[in-house]
Amino acid sequence: MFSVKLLTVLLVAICVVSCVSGLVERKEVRKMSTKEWDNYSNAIKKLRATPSTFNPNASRYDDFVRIHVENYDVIHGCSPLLPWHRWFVRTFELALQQVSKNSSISVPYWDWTLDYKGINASAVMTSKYLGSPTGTATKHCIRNGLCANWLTFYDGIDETDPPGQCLTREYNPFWMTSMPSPALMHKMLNSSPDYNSLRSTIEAGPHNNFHHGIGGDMAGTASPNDAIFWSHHSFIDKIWADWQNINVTEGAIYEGPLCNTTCGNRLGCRHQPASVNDILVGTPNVTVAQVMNITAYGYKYTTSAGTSPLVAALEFTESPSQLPLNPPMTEDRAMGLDIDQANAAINNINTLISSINVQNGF
Ligand SMILES: [Cu+2]
Repeated sequence: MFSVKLLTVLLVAICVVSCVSGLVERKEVRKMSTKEWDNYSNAIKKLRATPSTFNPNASRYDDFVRIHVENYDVIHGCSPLLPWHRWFVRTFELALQQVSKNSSISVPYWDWTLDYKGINASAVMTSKYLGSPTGTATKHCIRNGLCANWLTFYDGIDETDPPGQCLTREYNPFWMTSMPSPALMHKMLNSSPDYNSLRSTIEAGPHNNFHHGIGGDMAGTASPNDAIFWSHHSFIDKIWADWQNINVTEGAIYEGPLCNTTCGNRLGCRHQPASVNDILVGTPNVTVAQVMNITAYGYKYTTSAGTSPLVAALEFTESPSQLPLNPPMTEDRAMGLDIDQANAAINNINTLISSINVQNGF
C-alpha cells in the first residue's frame, strides 16, 4: 500500500503544475482527430514503456492496474465507485501528460449508448482504435489496434497466471447486447433522484454489463489491463458529471453506503454513511470533496450532438425495435454489488425499458 501511496503523491504533484493551465477536453473516441488519437495512444505506449517505480519488471501502466486490484473490494458496490474512478482516470490522464510532455492529452470517452445493439460491432473495437481479437480460442488475444499484442503483468485477485500473458477479451453476446440505448440512458439519468440511486443504477446496469460483455481481462479485478477500461470509465464519469449538471443541488451531494472490507484510515465499514470528507482509498490524502466538480478538477467533456446521452436523447428518433429487458442479476456479474441492491437496480432499469417500449408502441 505504501508504494501505491507514493505513486499517488507523485501524480498529485503533477496536477499542481498542469491543473492550473486550463481545462483539458475529453472527447468521444470517434470525434477525436487522427492527431489527437495518435497523441493519446502514443502516450499510453510510452507509459507502458516507462519502468514502474516499484517493480523493475513492471511498467508505470502496470502500477495503475495494481492500484485497481489492491483496492477492488472497497471501490465497487458502494458509494466510492464514482469518485474513486474519477480520481483514477484523472490520475492516469495526468500520467499520460507527464510521460508525453503534452498537457493537452485527454482520455477519450466511449459513448456506448450509440452502440447499444452490440458493442463489439462498434468502430471503437476495430484496428483504428482499441483493436480486436482474432481466432477461435476460448481466450482471444488482441492482434490489432492500440492494444495489439499487449502482455499483462498483474493478474486478478484470485487468479494465478504469471506475468506475460496476452491481454484477452472474451465477448459475451448476452451482456454486449444489454447496453442502454440513448433514450434509456436519458430515462436512467432522469429517474435517479439522488447520488446513491444514480450510482447503483449505473453500476448494476451498464457499468457491469459492459465489463462482462467485453469479458477476458475486463471482467476481472485487473480490468485496467485493457485500454478499453479508460474510455469506459471516462464515459461512466461523464454520466455522473452530466447528472450533476442537471441536478445542481443533488449533484453536489455525496452519500450512501461504504464497503465493508477494511476499517481504519481506509474507506470501509458498511452502514457507515459515506461523506465528502472521506479520503479516497489508496490515495495519500485526496478527499471525495476534491473530485466532486470536474471543472475544478481540471477537465471537461464535449457535448456535441450524438456523443452526449442527453443531447442524443433529445434528438432521439423512435427505437426501430423493442429494447430487450436486462436479464436477472447473478452473484458473479454483480461484481461486488450487494445482490439485493443490484436486483433492485435491474428491476428499475427494466421498468424504464418497458415504458420506452410502450411509448414506441411495442
Ligand atoms: Cu473499477
